[in-house]
Order: sequence, then structure tokens, then C-alpha cells
Amino acid sequence: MSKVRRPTICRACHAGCSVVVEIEDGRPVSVQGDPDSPLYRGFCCVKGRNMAAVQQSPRRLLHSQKRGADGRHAPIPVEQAMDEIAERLRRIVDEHGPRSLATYSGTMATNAGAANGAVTSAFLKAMGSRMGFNSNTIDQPGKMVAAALCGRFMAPPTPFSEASVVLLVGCNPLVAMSGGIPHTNPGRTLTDALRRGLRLLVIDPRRSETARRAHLHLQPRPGEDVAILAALLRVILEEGLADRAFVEAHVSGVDALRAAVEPFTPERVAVRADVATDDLVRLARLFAGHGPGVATAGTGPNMSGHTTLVEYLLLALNAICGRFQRSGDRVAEPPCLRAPQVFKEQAMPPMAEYAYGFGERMRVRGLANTAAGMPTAALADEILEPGPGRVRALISHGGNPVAAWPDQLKTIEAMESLDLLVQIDAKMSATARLADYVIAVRHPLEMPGMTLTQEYLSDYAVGFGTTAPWAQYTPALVEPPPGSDVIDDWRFFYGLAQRLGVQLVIKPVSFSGTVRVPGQTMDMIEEPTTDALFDMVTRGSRVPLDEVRRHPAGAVFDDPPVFVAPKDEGASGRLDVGNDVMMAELGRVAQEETTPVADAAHPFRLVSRRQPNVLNSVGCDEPGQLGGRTTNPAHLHPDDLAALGLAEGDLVEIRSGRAGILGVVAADATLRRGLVSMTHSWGDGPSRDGEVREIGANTGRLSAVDVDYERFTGLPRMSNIPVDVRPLARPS
Ligand SMILES: Nc1nc2c(c(=O)[nH]1)N[C@H]1C(S)=C(S)[C@@H](COP(=O)(O)OP(=O)(O)OC[C@H]3O[C@@H](n4cnc5c(=O)[nH]c(N)nc54)[C@H](O)[C@@H]3O)O[C@H]1N2
Ligand SMILES: Nc1nc2c(c(=O)[nH]1)N[C@H]1C(S)=C(S)[C@@H](COP(=O)(O)OP(=O)(O)OC[C@H]3O[C@@H](n4cnc5c(=O)[nH]c(N)nc54)[C@H](O)[C@@H]3O)O[C@H]1N2
Ligand code: SF4
Ligand SMILES: [Mo]
Repeated sequence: MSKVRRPTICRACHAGCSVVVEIEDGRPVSVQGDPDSPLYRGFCCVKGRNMAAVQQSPRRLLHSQKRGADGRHAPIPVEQAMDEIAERLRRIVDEHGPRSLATYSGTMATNAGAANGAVTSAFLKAMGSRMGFNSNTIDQPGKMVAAALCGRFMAPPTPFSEASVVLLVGCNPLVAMSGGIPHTNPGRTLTDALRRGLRLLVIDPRRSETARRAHLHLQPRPGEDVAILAALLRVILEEGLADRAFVEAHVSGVDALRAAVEPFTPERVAVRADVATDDLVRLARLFAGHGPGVATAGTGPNMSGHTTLVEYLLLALNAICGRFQRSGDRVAEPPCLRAPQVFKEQAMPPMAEYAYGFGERMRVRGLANTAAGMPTAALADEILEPGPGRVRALISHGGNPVAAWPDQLKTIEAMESLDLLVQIDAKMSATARLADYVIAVRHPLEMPGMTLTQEYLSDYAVGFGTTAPWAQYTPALVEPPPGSDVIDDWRFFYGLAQRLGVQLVIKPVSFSGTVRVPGQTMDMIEEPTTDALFDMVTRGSRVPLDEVRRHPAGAVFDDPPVFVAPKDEGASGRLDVGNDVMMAELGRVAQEETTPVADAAHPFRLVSRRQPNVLNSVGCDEPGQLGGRTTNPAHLHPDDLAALGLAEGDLVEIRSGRAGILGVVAADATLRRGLVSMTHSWGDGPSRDGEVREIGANTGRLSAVDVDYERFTGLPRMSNIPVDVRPLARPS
């Protein structure tokens, strides 16, 4: 028996924790946090610890599958699957044009393989299609759209390590490892920060794990974030708490903003959001008066109706409070595996023409490309809408449309109406079961990995990323199980390109302010290794990948340090906080009723939440990480349960204007009354509703993509959904 311990990167979510895997006779047996990692400091969550079991899981797909005429799937060698798929794609594209081919990349496409995105994009481009979709546009697309409308500051936002105040609006980084607190051991990072005096402010209708540690927690009605942020801005502007020097140097549109927030007096907003007026005013004063620091929002407010406007107001809040680093400051997290970036105390003016409604057009709802990508919430209708250009072939990679897209019934109908659905997956997921072909992939421990994915986070939005230039590379550590036929994800797109005779050109990702690196043609005859591909996507990086490879447990690459440069001579760019379209939207919100109209048919609001042991739909079937809880409970306040005559474990029907699902209720005193708080992406289609206690319920079914959607991004309500809760017979 040979037992070894190897450092590696956990790829079970986007956080990329630095972990140690114990390998016995070539099989992973345990995964633990690496206590020596200066950033992650030994952290490893239950998903990470279960990684060895997932690699060995009896539910894992070890062979690609093809659906036969009887609707059943049977194993097919992956090379043969690629031959057949290429042939079918060739016919579809020849007959209907390149636009009939779309790709969808979900969370595991990026988490599992750092170079996957570059190959998928290259493939789609080579095929002449611009129909590339990803989960970004059913997440927080307003972040990128708002940044295009406001402009970007070329110096980083105040790093968490230097913040003395942080405002979190509807995010829960202690569970989600997402924005607001660095994803590198957020629990300890927060504890340290609170010790040095950080003031934590949280706005969330639930007293979340993060809210419990806040100095001030506002617990409003969901969906009132626009009004709340407008009230905060109003107090700050009226009381002269803005950073006057920063505004004078770098910001425009303040007068328009001042006029637009005028109707949002703390008194009026307190009524509509159902919070105390004093708390609103105190929050504004704490945020503005105790800088530096940043304000960040998460999925909650983004999915509650106004993704772009919420994010725009947050950018305005950060801008008028000057929450950016200045000339001479040391940059906390300069790129490692990306090209060097120039940081300056200077604004890049808005690019409103690239915010939304540009480029490739959808054939439904007047939507088009956005700064966050093509609107995924409209893809099901795009597939279903007859006419020239209809999408007929979809390659879905590391995502799970049936579980995760809003409006599940429509999604299922769309998947079933495709001429060709290919699902690249590790399991027979809800989407895989509808697919013509399922491509079985390697487990992350069977592939090299690198922290390029994590570096994208700091570019993603204000308040994301970590506090040091951390990079790690890991080789593949184990072989796939004997007898299996699995491939690295990217090889599927490469294999199709070879068969279709198209040339792939790999582009290292570049951001505004980074040095642009030219694309490189891939050798289409001799298949490159994943390591060679990694070298291609990191070409020109500030730290050469080979240097990172020399530190198998990862390292901080802070030498030489990077500083913020002064503004260029004559540069005139300004952040715009008074965009016309946004101010008009704000006007519409001001006109809304100050107290929501009671909807007798739908008296509750369903709000989203995440749980520590699963990532969206990933892991809902893995007993090793569920702790015996095989459903996603419908959490209600104990008083609401009592009023409905319900006890924990009872079955209810939850019905929106669109559809209904079953749910198993649980008491949760951290909620406001009138809410149903549930995790998304559990369960399956209606045919399996009877198994709610074994597989959970799918809240995506409650969203309607064509009613009450945000007009810039097409994002429908995925939180703050009006629902009714009806008790069903108690189990005998
Ligand atoms: N109602 C509601 N809906 C939501 C949300 C919400 O809060 N509420 N959240 C939204 C958000 S933020 C997002 S990002 C989307 C997520 O949307 P998706 O990314 O589409 O959904 P996931 O469940 O993350 O899909 C992951 C898929 O990858 C597969 N997989 C697991 N391991 C591997 C692997 O190693 N390699 C590969 N290739 N595949 C693997 C899984 O089996 C699964 O099919 O959902 C959105 N949907
Ligand atoms: N363990 C785990 N980690 C994950 C994921 C996972 O599924 N599991 N998913 C990953 C993904 S894809 C993403 S995008 C990130 C998301 O990361 P976050 O955005 O932090 O997501 P949540 O943890 O769901 O936190 C959303 C919070 O918003 C609150 N909320 C709901 N509606 C409203 C509203 O209208 N207004 C306000 N102010 N708050 C509201 C909810 O109560 C909840 O506490 O997490 C990532 N990390
Ligand atoms: S937080 Fe994410 S990366 Fe870290 S151990 Fe858990 S699943 Fe892995
Ligand atoms: Mo997400």
C-alpha cells in the first residue's frame, strides 16, 4: 500500500481553496484544507472534503451516452460520439446557418477547467456563430451592464484588508464564498477584520450567517433595494457626507442623481421597505462616515427585479464616497496568470453603447447582447420560436438548464424541441436525461488545474476577489477509474473542430487596462496537452505559469509590488452617476405604491438562498455531503407555520402566477414573516414531483421568463416571487 499527500486546488466551486489530497494506491481517499496556505489557512468546506467520494461516486458517469429511439441512454465510445455529433452539426449548420448552433456554459465549465472558456469561444467563433450563452446572465448581469453605463475606475476598489466599513446587500459570503468578503477563508478573514475594527453592515430579509455578525442589519421586505440604496444616497448627498475631492476629480452626473433620489426620503422608504427610519439614516452615516470601504450586492437583490439599477446605484454609492485606491497606493491583488495590468487613479468613461441591446439580437422580447453576455433567460423562447435563425442545436457544458434556468416548464419544452442537445456532464443530471448525447468528463483531480478562474473574480465586480496576488497550479493527481472513457472537457470542442475542419484560435483573456496578447492558432493535427493549452491561455502573464508550477502548494507573487499610477496628463474620463436611462428607471420606482399592494392570491414572497453543502444543482445527489437532508426545505417563519397550521416536515404546494411545486416546510426564525426561503436548482421536472422528499423541489419552475423581466438583460424574477403556500395532507 502506498499512501501520499499532494497539494492541489479544490475545483468543486469557484473559490479554488488550496487543499491537500491523500492518495492511496492511486485513489483519492481524503481531502483537507492546507493549513500552510497563507490565504486559505486550512479552510475546506464539506463539498471540498467530499471531492474524493465524488471522484469515486457510483453515480458518476464513466462513459458517454447516446439516447436511442426508445428514449433510453446507452454507453457510446466518446470518439464515436464526436463523429456522430460533428456529422449532425454539419448538417444543421449547412441547412440552417451558423446561428442555429448555440453553446451554454454553466458554473462547472469554468470551475472544473481554467482553459475551457477559451476553447468554447474559439469553437463558436470558428463555426461562425455568436450564440454563446452562459450562467452569468441568469446570475447578476446588472453588474457588468451597470459598469458599462457608469464607467470603470482604473484603480482597484478599497481592498477588504484596508476597509473599515463594508456594506453587503443581499449576499451571504460566509456560505457562498462569493462577493463581499474575500473567498479565501471568509470566516477567518471576517473575524480578523472585525477585530481590527471593521464595521459590517448587511441588508437582507433573512438574518443570514453573515448578517448575524453585522453591526447593523436591516431586514427589509425583499425587492426594495433600489428604494433603500436611493435613500442612502439621498442622506449622503444631503448631509454632505460624500468625498468631495474624489467627486470633483472623477465623477459626473451628481446633480441628476441628487434630483432622482429626492423622492426617496428615509421616512417614505422606511414605510415601503418596512424598516426603521433611524436605521436607514444610521446606515447611510456609518457607510459614508467610516470609510474607506466598499458596498457590494449579491444574487438576492439582483434577482428581485432591478439587477441593473441596483448595481448602478451601488456603483454610484461607491463613486460618490470615493471608495477606490489612489495614486501611490499598493495594489492588493495584481494579476498573476493574466497579463500585467496598468492601474491608474483615473476613470474610464462609460461605454453605454456596449451595455445592453447591441450586437447579436435575440428574436424574442427585443433583447440582444449585453455587457454580461447573451441573455440566457431568453434562450428557451429563442429555441421555441419558429422562423429563420432558430437555435436547433445546443451544446450545454457544465451547466444544468433544466435545474437552473428560470421557467423550468418552458426550458424542458425547449430542450425537447431541439434537433440536437449535447450535455457535457459528470452525472446523468436532469438536463443530461433529455440530451441526445451526454459527454462524460474527467474529474478535476484527473486534470491539471490553475487559479486563473479565481483571478477573474477581482475583475468581475467591486467587492469581489481576494487580498493578495495568489496563484497555484496543480498537475493531474489520479487516473480516471479503470475501464472508464472520459475526456478533459475542452477536448470535446477540439475534437468537433478537428472533424468539422475548422481552425481554433486561442485568445488569452484580456481586460480593460491589461496588455493585449494576440490570439494563437491551435495545432489541429497533433492534439495539444492540457498543460500546453494552459501555457497558451496564460501567455504574456505577469507571473509565468512555469514559475507558478515551481510552487506546488501555491504562493503569493507580490514581488515586485504593483502601485497605482497617477492620472494621465490631459485625461478627462469621468464616472457617470447620472445616466439618463437609469435616472428614468429610478423615477418609475419612485412612482410605485409606497406599500406593496396585497395580492390575496399570492400573499408570500419566495426568496432565494444558498446552502453550504451543494453548489446549485451539484451535489444534491451525494449522500456524503447532505448530512441526511435530501430535500431543499421551504423555510418559513415559525409564526407563519403556526398560522397555516403547519409543522416541520409537512408537505405544501407553493404556487406562483406561473406554476406550482411541492415543498417540505421547515421553521426558520431568521426570516421576516411572509417569506418562503428556498435553495434553487434542486429536484427535477414535474414527472418526479412525488419524490420531493428524496430529490427536493425546483424553484426555477416558479419564475416566468416573459412576465416582469428586466428589460436590459431579460432577467426575470428569481427571488421576491409572489407565491401562495397551501398545506397538503400530512404524511401518515
Ligand atoms: N431560482 C433560482 N434560480 C437560479 C439561481 C437562484 O438563486 N435562484 N441562481 C442562478 C445562478 S447564480 C447560477 S450561476 C445558475 C447556475 O446554473 P448552471 O451552471 O446551469 O447550474 P449548475 O447546477 O451549477 O450546473 C452544473 C452542472 O455541472 C455538472 N457537473 C458536476 N461536476 C462536473 C464536472 O466536474 N465537470 C463538468 N463538466 N460538469 C460537472 C453537474 O452535474 C450539473 O449538471 O443558476 C441560476 N438559477
Ligand atoms: N455553498 C454554495 N456556494 C455557492 C453557491 C451554492 O449554490 N452553494 N452558488 C455560487 C453562485 S452560482 C453564486 S452566483 C454565488 C451567490 O452568492 P450570494 O449572492 O452571496 O448568494 P446567497 O448565499 O444566495 O445570498 C443571497 C442573499 O440574498 C438574500 N435576498 C433574497 N432576496 C433579497 C432581496 O430582494 N433583497 C435583499 N437585500 N436580499 C435578498 C437572501 O436571503 C440571501 O441571504 O454563490 C456561489 N457560491
Ligand atoms: S469553498 Fe469551494 S473551493 Fe473551497 S473547499 Fe469548498 S467547494 Fe472547494
Ligand atoms: Mo451564480
